[in-house]
Amino acid sequence: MALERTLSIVKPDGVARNLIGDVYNRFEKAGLRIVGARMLHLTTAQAESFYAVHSERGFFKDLVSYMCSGPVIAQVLEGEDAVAKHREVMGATDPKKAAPGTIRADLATSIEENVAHGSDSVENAAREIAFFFAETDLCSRTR
Ligand code: IDP
Ligand code: MG
Repeated sequence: MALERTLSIVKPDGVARNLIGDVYNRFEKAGLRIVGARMLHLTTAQAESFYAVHSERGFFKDLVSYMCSGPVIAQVLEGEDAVAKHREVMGATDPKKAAPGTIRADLATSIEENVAHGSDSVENAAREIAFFFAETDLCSRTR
């Protein structure tokens, strides 16, 4: 077990549907601590850059347009095995395949509009955290 940080985003559909509190509640119940958060409306250039790994995929244009369709809230979660634990709490990309009780199974409406983003490795988490936050934006929990 290792203390890790990971990047979470409540995507535009989750924010629009007032699901921020529901999603945060699931993180906190799983023992993940929010150590930084900010709301922003991504520009096309930001969404393209964030999802550059998917630039050759057929759904890329729609993904960028969806991610820019409204504000998102990005947060850094900290905890033991935070990267894997967060992915577990989110569930599979496709809500139809996500395990019952996960964010995507319970709240998502489609494989695209799936409410939440989560880093998929410790390396990507570091890159994605730096995309949204300076180290000084993050608060270590002192109690
Ligand atoms: P992840 O969010 O579970 O890590 P990725 O494969 O990294 O899934 O895909 C990034 C995002 O792109 C997904 O969360 C979803 O919003 C969208 N997406 C993935 N696959 C498809 C698809 O087949 N059709 C439409 N959108 C998709
Ligand atoms: Mg991914």
